Amino acid sequence: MSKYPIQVASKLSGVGVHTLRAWEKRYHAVEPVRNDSGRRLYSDDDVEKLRLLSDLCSLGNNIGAIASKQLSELNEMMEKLSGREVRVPSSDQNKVESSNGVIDIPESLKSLTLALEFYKLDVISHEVKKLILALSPKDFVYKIMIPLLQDVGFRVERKAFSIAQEHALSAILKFHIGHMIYQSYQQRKKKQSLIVITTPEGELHEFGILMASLLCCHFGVTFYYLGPNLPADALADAMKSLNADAAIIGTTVVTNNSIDLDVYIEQLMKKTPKQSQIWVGGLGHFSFENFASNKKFKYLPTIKHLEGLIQQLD
Ligand code: B12
Repeated sequence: MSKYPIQVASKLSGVGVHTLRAWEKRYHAVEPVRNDSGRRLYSDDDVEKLRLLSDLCSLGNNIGAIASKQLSELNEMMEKLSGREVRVPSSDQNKVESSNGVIDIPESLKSLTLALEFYKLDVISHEVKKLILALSPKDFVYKIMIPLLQDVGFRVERKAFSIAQEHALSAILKFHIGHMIYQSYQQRKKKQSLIVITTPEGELHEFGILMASLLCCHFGVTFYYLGPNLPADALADAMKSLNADAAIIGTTVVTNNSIDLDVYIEQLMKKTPKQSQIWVGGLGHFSFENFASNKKFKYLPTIKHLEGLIQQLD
């Protein structure tokens, strides 16, 4: 089991160092073990308890009343309360008010990367869930997903993070975003157009299309998330069955010999109904000039381009 010094426990739990000491002295909230030189060392459970105490206090609970509760009781209280959701836009672009208190976006990003550094996957999962509840789907895309994945990508390149850490973060993000996507299927849609979303066979990078799905949630578009790695024939069949107006195809890998995007797009152009549109997004490599004049085809290099197009849909 990991043991963290007070500064790290403070960052992981979001409770200031001074408050940590005060809660220990006054309420015996968490009493960490000490090392030979008398310094506090916090366990995973200590950090988890502190994080829950902090969240519950920002939801209006008094520390004196909850400090002695067990981890399981605090978890139960949190489960009950986190059903409530309030989204209040704030004048500060970096801060969002929610039922869990004010969310400071740069601080949240920092604590996510710090938690990943220490493999604190429970902290990451909790933070991502909180952010998804507090932010609009669009803000979650621009303020959290894009900067976070880029930062983690750079750290993996510099070998500051391992591939395992990158995979762990991807899995948690995918889980929570998936939850939101499937919940949104029950909501009434504002737009008539029907979109299917996928990546070409061989392209496993899924976050571009998850972001596209979140934008569809945000703007009330009916969409079918088909997951990544779909052969052209299967996509064409799905478009016919669903009578889809368009397919959003996400491409991330620029150089990958196993993906011939030109062939993929060509097949779709032939096999999909005349009125269906093919929208290719991301930086995947293909010959733009081969398709540029075709009315069925649109190229969307960034998420911003896609947002513009989604807003124009009927
Ligand atoms: C997470 C990740 C993975 C995960 C993906 C998990 C998942 N479920 O998606 C896993 C571990 C599977 C993976 C595998 C690989 N990966 Co990878 N991966 C990444 C990482 C860290 C993040 C990618 C990501 O999703 N970013 C978020 C996206 C959306 O941001 P973005 O790519 O910058 O895209 C912007 C635009 O291009 C555009 N956009 C992108 N997609 C879309 C889609 C639509 C519809 C629209 C409109 C716009 C759009 O919007 C974005 C924001 O502006 C990047 C590092 C990085 N710095 O990005 C590497 C990276 C993309 N991976 C890379 C590589 C090489 C690989 C592997 C080949 C590694 C290997 N040796 O196995 C495999 C390939 C697998 C495959 N066949 O597809 C390279 C690609 C290099 C290149 N020149 O193409 C990168 C850049 C890392 C690097 N620097 O080397 N990877």
